[in-house]
Amino acid sequence: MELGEIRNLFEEWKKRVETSKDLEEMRQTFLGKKGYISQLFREMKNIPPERRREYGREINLLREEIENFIRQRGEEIKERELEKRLKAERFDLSLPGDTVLPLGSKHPLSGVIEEIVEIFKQMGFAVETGPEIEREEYNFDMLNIPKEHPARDMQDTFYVNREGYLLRTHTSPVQVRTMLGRKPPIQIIAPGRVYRRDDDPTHSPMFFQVEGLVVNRDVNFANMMFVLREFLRRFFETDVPVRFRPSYFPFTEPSAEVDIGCVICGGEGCRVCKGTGWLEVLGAGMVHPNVLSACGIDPEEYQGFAFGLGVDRFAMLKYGVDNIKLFYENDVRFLKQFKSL
Ligand code: 2NM
Repeated sequence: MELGEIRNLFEEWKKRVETSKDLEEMRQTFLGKKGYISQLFREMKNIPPERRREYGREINLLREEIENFIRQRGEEIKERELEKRLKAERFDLSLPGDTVLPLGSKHPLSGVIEEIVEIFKQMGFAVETGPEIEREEYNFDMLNIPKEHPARDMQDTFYVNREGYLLRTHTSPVQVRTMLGRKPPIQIIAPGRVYRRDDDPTHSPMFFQVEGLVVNRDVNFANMMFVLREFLRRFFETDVPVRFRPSYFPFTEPSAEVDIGCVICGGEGCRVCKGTGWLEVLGAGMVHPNVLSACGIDPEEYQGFAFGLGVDRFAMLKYGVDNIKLFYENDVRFLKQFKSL
């Protein structure tokens, strides 16, 4: 075929290519190994030598023209095809989903913490929090807990690998920080995670505590008894029997442990109360003068009472759960049962 015919063919093809498939076919037809351009070059030998130079130049020009056309049209086609695809695959993101997502439920411990906090708020307490990685001074020293006290043992306390720091074993350091930070009157509770090296059916190495502190002029043991009785009455939604037994804590003097009539057997004696008819639910006492002094409060001018409770124990009693681990395993078969709470 002659160069002129091929040029005519090229002009014909130009009008017809629509898709990238057409374009590829065009490339093969003209620029492929057996394509027209190669054919023209192969016919070079039949051209008189004096015309070959001019002939070669013309083929190269045509080839460049074809290449340029294919490149340019290729870009146009690619763009058009992409636009078409985007239109076809367009998602309506405003459509509602076609599955109903399963709803979770509030963890029973979260619910019980909220209830406890709510009761104390209504009784005039503010909520304070603090760090879980705590300084040894705040967790022990300033609470009148001596250096040789067994609670400080590696067996009982998680020490972190930085000198003088530990995982708080109670939320009392929050009370210490509060007393250091401002003047009485103070009336706060401190809910949060605490850590002890315990691990058995009634002890978890991490558990939740709520502690409380009241510091003011003329605060006394009777005030404390009233606040704790009132709290227990509101939490258990009945006039539970409450008794105060003398006890000992380094940070309070005098100290008491607080029992309620067993909510499982009604005081008859059962497995949970170990036949005594009573359940220990709180520790409490008048803040030791050493603690007040260490926290910059004059014990001659101010008194305080403090108390502490384990949230898990309250949750176990409220829901009749006999193994603390159930609260931390997150087995949905367990958690589902608290859906309505
Ligand atoms: C308890 C029992 C008795 C307590 C004491 C203090 C502080 F910081 F004021 F000294 N905070 N919490 C306390 C007292 C905690 O938990 C069983």
